[in-house]
Amino acid sequence: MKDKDLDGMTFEDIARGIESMDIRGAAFIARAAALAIAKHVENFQGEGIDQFEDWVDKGKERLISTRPTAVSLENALRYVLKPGDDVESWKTSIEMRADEFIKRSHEAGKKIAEYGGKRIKDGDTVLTHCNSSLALGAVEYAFDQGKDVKVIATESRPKKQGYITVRYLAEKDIPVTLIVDSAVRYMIREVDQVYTGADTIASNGAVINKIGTSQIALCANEARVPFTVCAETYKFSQGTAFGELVTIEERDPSEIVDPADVRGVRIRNPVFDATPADYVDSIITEEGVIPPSSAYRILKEMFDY
Ligand code: RI2
Repeated sequence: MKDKDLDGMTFEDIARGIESMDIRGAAFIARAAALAIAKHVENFQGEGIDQFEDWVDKGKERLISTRPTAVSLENALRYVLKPGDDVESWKTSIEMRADEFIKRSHEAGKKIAEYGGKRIKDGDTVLTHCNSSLALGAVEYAFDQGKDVKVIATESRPKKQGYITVRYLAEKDIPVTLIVDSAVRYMIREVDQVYTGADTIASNGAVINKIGTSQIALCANEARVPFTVCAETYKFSQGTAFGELVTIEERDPSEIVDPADVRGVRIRNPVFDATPADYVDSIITEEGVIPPSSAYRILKEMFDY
């Protein structure tokens, strides 16, 4: 699903779409949440600032409940919902700031594609995991620069977002090889760089991303292959700077296997993991290429504390 598909959707359609992962990817769900809360606010039928505040809070809580790990969604709502003095000025501000956030998200993606693409050398084979619009943007930028770039993409069980990646790259005539997640350590010898996206960056530089990312980082570190993360600053988590832990979403076990096929067996489906900063070489943001140790500075500048 693309951004333009959201226009005809209602607030609840978008919330359900994020929950079901028809709308997915940390950047896309942030833009979708910004648009959804603006739609929600347009539907306010009450009277006065108190009823309006309750209405806004209900919409915010509904959206935050859809995907608990990606701080991008929460940060998008924090940006859009900057409080106003009265109902009309607050409604206008929400609608304007939602448009601004969406525009800035796309602009950030273009900058990250450029900064990340320049760091991909002619002849590089890049390994990707899951389906990150930012990591793919960097690969596409390098390809459009005329570089000979190849991709090895993991399947990314259980939802197999890697198939979105390989189909996208094949359509662009970018050479791509699909592998199962467990083939990474075997294939790493053919890899020059690993590029992933991120759902959340913690204040200590740890990267929360699709399950399996931390194992890939281990393999890359062992093979001395640079591990690069592409993430906008709105994926940095202020809460982690003050002791909050990132919630690792566990989804329905039926995404892995039909429980009837493995009776009496417990199934767990954590869909994100945390990669320690020590295993991350660079984080490419729209503010520039930073070491993971600069995550706290980014947060300080963003939230001015
Ligand atoms: P972009 C996705 O989560 C993947 O974990 C991906 O790496 C991350 O969001 C960032 O995606 P999911 O929505 O923002 O597939 O780089 O669970 O597109």
